[in-house]
Amino acid sequence: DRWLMTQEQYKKDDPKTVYYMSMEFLMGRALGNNLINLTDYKEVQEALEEMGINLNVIEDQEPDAALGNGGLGRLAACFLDSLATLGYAAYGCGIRYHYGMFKQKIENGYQVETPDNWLKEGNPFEIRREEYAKEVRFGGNIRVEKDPKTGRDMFIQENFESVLAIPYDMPIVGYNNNLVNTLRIWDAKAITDFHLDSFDRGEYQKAVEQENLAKTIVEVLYPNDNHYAGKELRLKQQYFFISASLQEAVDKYLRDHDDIHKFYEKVTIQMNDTHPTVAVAELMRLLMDEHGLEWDEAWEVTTKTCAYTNHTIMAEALEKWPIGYLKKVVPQLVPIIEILDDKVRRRFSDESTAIIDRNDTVHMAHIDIHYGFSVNGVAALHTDILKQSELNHFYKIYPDKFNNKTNGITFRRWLLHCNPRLTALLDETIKDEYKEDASKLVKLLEYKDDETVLKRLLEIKKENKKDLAAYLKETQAIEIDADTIFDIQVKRLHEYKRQQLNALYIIDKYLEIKEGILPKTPITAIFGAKAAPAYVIAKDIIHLILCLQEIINNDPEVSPYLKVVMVENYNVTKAEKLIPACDISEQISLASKEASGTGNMKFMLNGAVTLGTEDGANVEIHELVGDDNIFVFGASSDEVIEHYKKADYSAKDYYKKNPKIKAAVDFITGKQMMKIGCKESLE
Ligand code: 26W
Repeated sequence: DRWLMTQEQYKKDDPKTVYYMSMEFLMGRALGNNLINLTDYKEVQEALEEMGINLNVIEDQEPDAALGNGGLGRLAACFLDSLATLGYAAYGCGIRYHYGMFKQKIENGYQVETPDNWLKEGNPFEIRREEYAKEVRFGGNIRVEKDPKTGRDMFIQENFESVLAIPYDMPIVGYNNNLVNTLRIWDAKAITDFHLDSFDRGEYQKAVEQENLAKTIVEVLYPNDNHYAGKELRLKQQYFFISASLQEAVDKYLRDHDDIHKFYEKVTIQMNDTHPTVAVAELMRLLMDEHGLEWDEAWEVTTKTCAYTNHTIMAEALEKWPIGYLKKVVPQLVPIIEILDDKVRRRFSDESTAIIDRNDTVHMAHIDIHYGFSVNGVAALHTDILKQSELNHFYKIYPDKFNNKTNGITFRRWLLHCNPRLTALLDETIKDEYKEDASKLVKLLEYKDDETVLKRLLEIKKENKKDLAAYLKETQAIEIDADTIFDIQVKRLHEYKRQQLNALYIIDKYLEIKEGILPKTPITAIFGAKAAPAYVIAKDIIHLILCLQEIINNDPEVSPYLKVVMVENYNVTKAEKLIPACDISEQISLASKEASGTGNMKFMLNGAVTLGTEDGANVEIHELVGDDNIFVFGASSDEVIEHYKKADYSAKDYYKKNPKIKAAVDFITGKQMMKIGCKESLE
């Protein structure tokens, strides 16, 4: 009822609508979060209790909707919660992958990937909307023909394959406001019914091919985070959900408005990184070919509608498609992209801002920057780096397009739902306001010298740590002690995030303990991380951590003071258990590389101190919480960027000069590791 009411209200008020285009939505579970946002959680919990049913047990039946890799996908999910809570007319648009992020098993010291069949038992949190199905065309060739009426060139796609895009809607419940927005994810279905009795061989072949295309397109999420692989199927996925979403955005606009020239007054297309960038060319195509606009008119509408968020400066993550791929997969966009390139080249001679470079490669970010109205980074430092170095040439041309939107997290999932104990204390002290307005959390400062509140905070942390210990015992048969310091690093495994630096620290501690230098308080070092299946070094680092777990936890001299735990299959649901139980939050990326980070915020919100570098949003967190709550170390981003420029950083020099570093590194290829069969891949 609320869902229908919200949509009717939007129709009446006619507000501007944002379409958040994202290849990834890392939603996690819906049940608990929806109950929280409906403010019915406690009531339902109590009612079930009276019936002898534990709500947590029911929640545990739900698989995570893991339609994302890491930071970018989870940010999209948090934004949907925020948009609904703040009352914005917003749609999330994405893909209904049949298999989400792979499940990680740990076997004999290695990560093993298994498929995530999340739809196996059906999904109660979705509605199939056959009536909004859209046709999406791939491949074939383009014939140019003059329109007899206007004399304009028309690009006609021939010999293409089609699939039918079928939307599934998921409700996005706003917090305590009776509003329900929509996440629309597209599934694919073959357009021609598959007639086994077909006698026409060509038709038969085509029917089989289209059936296969529909099946493969939405089959699986690419498990790469921050690494561009350039696969044809990935490009098909991108065009598939973008074409379907844009067709629907235009159709919906025209149901309530008559002048397509003013589309941008009512619609914004926000692109989550460059993965949805074909939207720029596709919107141009729809406006011209389907809705009769002239090039200049379509250009004006498109450039006022599209906006781009950059999430990474990692060179290997930047999407660059060879034009040959585009010709094969989306030939209908190629003439448009060529004109977009031509217009840029006429205005700017600088090769570095071209759309199609000399090697016939299309730079997706360049399309977004030239033809969108906004380019944003995701933390103050990151936006500065974009302006001053990575995108400096563009910043000089379009200073006004660049802006910063520091990332955020939803407090509903990352506090109210995952930490009911802390929420109860906040309810007693600072009341409810912070749940809708985070800035109201400062009220807690009034209690900074209140012994009973401080004591309660410690008790809450202890109880949360006991819960986590019990959970790890149950799920992985690992025993940890809630009286030790829980030092946690959970995030995708990547060299720039430096789990290996944390591992070296652990080896150093181990060697110290062996020498009789004991830590004041025993330490439990906890990791959770998935490595992209083809990322060899990342897998080696997981192997290293698992070897350390084996050696250290089984060493009776050391394990009373130090333990290592690799949490299997780190995902949103596990994050909800780990984050409230953390003492030290590890945010130790090589400065300049982590665009923002969002785990850093979740841990801080739940009362962990941070150990971190001056990178991403850590910088802004530092300004807000001060030196008592975040401990920063290491090179600044300026220093790191300078080292890259001069190519004057030598890790080997540190290894040679610093005996502690040497001992820790040597340990990795040393005897003990060999004994448990860990040497081979680590050497
Ligand atoms: C094409 C392969 C690929 C896949 C994913 C390239 C790039 C990505 C993402 C942009 C990587 C990503 O998730 N970036 C993270 O985005 C978060 C949300 O803004 C930031 O908090 C993280 O710092 C950033 O690494």
